[in-house]
Amino acid sequence: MANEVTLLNAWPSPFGIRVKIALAEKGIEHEHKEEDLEDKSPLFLMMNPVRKKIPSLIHNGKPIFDSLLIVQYIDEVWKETSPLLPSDPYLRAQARFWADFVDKKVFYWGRRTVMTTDGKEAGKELIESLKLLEGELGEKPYFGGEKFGYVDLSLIPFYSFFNSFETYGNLSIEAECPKLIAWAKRCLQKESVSKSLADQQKVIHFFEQMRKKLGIA
Ligand code: GS8
Repeated sequence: MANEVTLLNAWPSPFGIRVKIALAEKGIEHEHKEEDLEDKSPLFLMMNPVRKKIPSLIHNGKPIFDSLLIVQYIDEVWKETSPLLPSDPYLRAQARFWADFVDKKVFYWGRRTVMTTDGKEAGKELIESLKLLEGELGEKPYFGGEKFGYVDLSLIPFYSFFNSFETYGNLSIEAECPKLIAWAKRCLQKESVSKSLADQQKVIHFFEQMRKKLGIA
């Protein structure tokens, strides 16, 4: 059966960027549909009656939700090219833990840094989380070792938000986590990453608009 793949996405979403990178790493041809989250398309609502969130991947007519689950699905279906998760069960469990940590800490504190009035306080928590990730990276080129993999892919989309975190959190990620910045620059040398990431200036403009709309001073 031919593989028909459609990604329903919204450009600033770090979750959607994960899926874009996974598709690029595997060289999977697909259609990209940009959703207006304030006016969701009939296709999106039909495929997402419960979840109603991007990203969603439609593979041969079947929808898959949640970026980390989508990436795991892609890795299992297209297992021959560029494996993303390690094959060893212990290392797989570790990789899943750190990807979940990114969602629970980096996304959580990052969002509070840019979208609330207590940006500086949230920024401190964000730096603590990034430092823990930097410790996990250690001296390795990538989180999984020599090759770009699942944890790298889970975290790198947030690099597009670093400028916004620094502005609203009044902090310098480069000064606090230099090894993490070196890792991000290493990831950016990969075309799958550089072509998928959102532009930092466009992201900060997006947050400025959101803050205005929500009346955050
Ligand atoms: C998060 C998806 C999500 O929050 C994942 O895919 O990893 N854990 C999920 N998507 C947001 C946009 S990105 O902030 C979304 O679709 N929001 C639309 C809505 O809530 O109506």
